Amino acid sequence: MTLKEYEEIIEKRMKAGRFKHSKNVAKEAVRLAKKYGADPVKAELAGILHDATKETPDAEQLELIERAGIVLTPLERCTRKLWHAISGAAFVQVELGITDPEIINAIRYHTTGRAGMSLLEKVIFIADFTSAERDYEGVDRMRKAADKSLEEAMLEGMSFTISDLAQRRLAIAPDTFMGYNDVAIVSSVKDKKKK
Ligand code: DGI
Ligand code: FE
Ligand code: FE
Repeated sequence: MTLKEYEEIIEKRMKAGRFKHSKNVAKEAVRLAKKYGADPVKAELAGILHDATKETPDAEQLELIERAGIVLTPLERCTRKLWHAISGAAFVQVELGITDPEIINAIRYHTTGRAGMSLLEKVIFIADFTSAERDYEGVDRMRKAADKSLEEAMLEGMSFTISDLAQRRLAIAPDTFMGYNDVAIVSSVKDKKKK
């Protein structure tokens, strides 16, 4: 299938605003991939597909997850916001026939992150924060970090997510914590002044 064909499938599954977001994430992902040495073709595709099931009804998402043989943890089951990343990864496998684990995992971990993320996973995670239409408080800091290094951008994004969730008294997925620790440890080793 061509990128255009994937785009057409995705466009039908969501409202115009979210499709625009997906296009913007794809564009930003290509830019970051070129800057940091990830595969720009994979980055564009993963960007287009990353929110494929964000507007899919709950029951259908759960069915996709089951069909892909994924078993949700109790925390994942209780946290609806996390479903679309998991069901999106399931969707591209079982409905689109995508087999590339790099693409599948970039979608699977785009919301939580995780420890030991690949270059492409990081690119999609960051592009989701810095895409053109984003205008949350702190987006400037995030964009600056993304221009400086992947590491800085991951630390900025992961810490933003964790403090936001804790402030809203929401559950934080283990993958989110592990992803945060992964980048925080690297950063604190580099900067020995930090305690
Ligand atoms: O799908 P998008 O809106 O483009 O962005 P996203 O996939 O990063 O989803 C962001 C939402 O997911 C935001 O409301 C915070 C939430 N989220 C991310 N990680 C966690 C989480 N929610 C909980 N409860 N736990 C997490 O670990
Ligand atoms: Fe998402
Ligand atoms: Fe997104």
